[in-house]
Amino acid sequence: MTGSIEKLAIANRGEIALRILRACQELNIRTVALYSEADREAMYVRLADEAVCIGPAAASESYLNIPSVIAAAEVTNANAIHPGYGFLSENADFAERVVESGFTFIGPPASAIRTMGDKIMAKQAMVENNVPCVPGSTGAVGADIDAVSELAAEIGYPVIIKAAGGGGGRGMRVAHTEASLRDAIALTQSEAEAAFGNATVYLEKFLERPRHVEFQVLADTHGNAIHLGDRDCSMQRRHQKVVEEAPAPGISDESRERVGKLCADACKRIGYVGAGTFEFLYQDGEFYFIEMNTRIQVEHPVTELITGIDLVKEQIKVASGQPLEYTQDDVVLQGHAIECRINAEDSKTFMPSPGKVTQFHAPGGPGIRVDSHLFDGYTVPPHYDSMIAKLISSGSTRDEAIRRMRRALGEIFIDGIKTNIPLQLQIMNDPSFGEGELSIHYLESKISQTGS
Ligand code: MV4
Repeated sequence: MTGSIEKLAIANRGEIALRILRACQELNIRTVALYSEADREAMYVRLADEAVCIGPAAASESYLNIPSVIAAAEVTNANAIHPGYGFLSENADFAERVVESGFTFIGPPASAIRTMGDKIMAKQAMVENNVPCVPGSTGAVGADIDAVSELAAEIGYPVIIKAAGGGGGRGMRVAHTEASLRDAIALTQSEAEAAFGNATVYLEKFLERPRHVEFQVLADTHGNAIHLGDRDCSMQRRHQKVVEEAPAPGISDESRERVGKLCADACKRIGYVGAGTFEFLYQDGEFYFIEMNTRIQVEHPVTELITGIDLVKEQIKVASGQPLEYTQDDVVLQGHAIECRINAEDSKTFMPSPGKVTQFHAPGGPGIRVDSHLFDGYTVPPHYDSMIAKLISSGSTRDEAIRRMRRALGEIFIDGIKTNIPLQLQIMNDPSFGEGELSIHYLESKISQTGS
C-alpha cells in the first residue's frame, strides 16, 4: 500500500536506525523504534517518538522475527516500515507481508527483491537490458557435466561456480582446471543446499584482480529512474567492506555516465522502485555486473556527499508514491568522499570487542560527517555486527578527503573498547591507497605481509 506516510516503524538498530530517524524528522514523519532487549538504552530508542520492544537480544527472535516486527508496528498504528540494511531488508517474504498487512514498505516491490535475490535471474534481467555481465553460463549448470566442461573450456579457466541463492561472498568456489570442475560443482551445490535450501549453481569466468565498483540508482513509481554515480568498495576483508569512496578513482566520466545510464535504463525497463545498487567487478577497463542489492547500503553517505541528495529521504518519498525530486540532469557529482567503517574490534586480530564506551568524542570541522549511535557510557552489545560508527570525509579532491580523514581519525576518541581506528589510519597513510585503483585483494595481502 502506498500513500502519505505519517508514522514510520524502524525495523533495525544502530547507526542506520538513527539515520532513518533523522530522515523522518526532516520529513515530519513520526517514528517508532523497534528494539531488542539488548538495545533498550540505545540513543535512537530515546529519540524516537515511540518505542516497542520486539524480543530478546538474539536477532532471530527480534530483528529477524517477522511476526514480532509486524505486530509491534501494528500496535503503534505506524503506516510504514523501513527495514534498513541487513536483517529483513532483502527478505521478499517480509516485504510481501508488510504490504499485505497494510503498511508501506520502504523498499522495492517484493517481486524485485525476489528476482534480484536469485543471482541467475538477476543476471538474466541484466543481460536482457544491456548491462554488461561476467561471461558465463546463461542459467543453472550441473545436470550435464560434459556441457559444463565444454562451456568452461570455451570461457577459459579459471572459472567460478556460484550459488544462485548466495551473494555477498557466500557459496562460491573457483575451479582452475577441468579436473577440479566436477568436484567444485558438487561441493558448491551441497553447500548451497545446506545454506540456502537451493542447490542451483551457475558458472562464470573467474576474474583474478578486479576492483569492486558499484552504481547507486533511485527509481520512482512513475517510471523515472536515475543513477547517482559510482563507489569503489575494493578495500575489504573477508567480504566485509572497510573503506568506501565516491567517485571510484580512475574511472573516466564517460564510462561512469555510460554504465550509470545502462543501470538507470535497466531500472526503468524492469519497473524497479526505490534505492538500489548495481555491483560490478571492474578489471582492465571493463565493467562486469555481478549482483544487485535492493536495500539502502552502509556506504550510501559517500554518494550523498558528492551529489547533495539525501538517499534515505528519497527512499521514503518514492515508497509513498511521490515522484523523484531529481532528474538525471540535476545530478552533478562534485568533489570526493571517503567512508571509514569504525568497528568495535581488535585492530590486528579482528576479534570483536564489545563493552562499555566510557568516553566518546566525535571529530568535526570542515568536510567531516559522523554517522554513529555512540554516546558516553553506551555499551556495545555482543550480539550484533561490530560496526559502531561511520566516519565520512569529503573535499574538493580525493587528496583533500584523505587529509581530512587522517585528521578526523586523529581527533576521534572511543575509550573503553578496542576499535579498528589504528588500521584505518594505516590505510589512510598507505601510499598505495593514495594512488587509488587497488584490487579487492589488496587489504588481505597487506595484512598478511605486515601482520597489519
Ligand atoms: C567474483 C570474483 C571474481 N570473478 N566473480 C564475492 C562476493 C560476491 N558479491 C561476488 N564475489 C566475487 N565474485 C567472478 N566472476 C570475485 C569475487 C570476490 C569479491 C568481490 C567483490 C568484493 C570482494 C570480493 C572478495 C573476494 C571475491
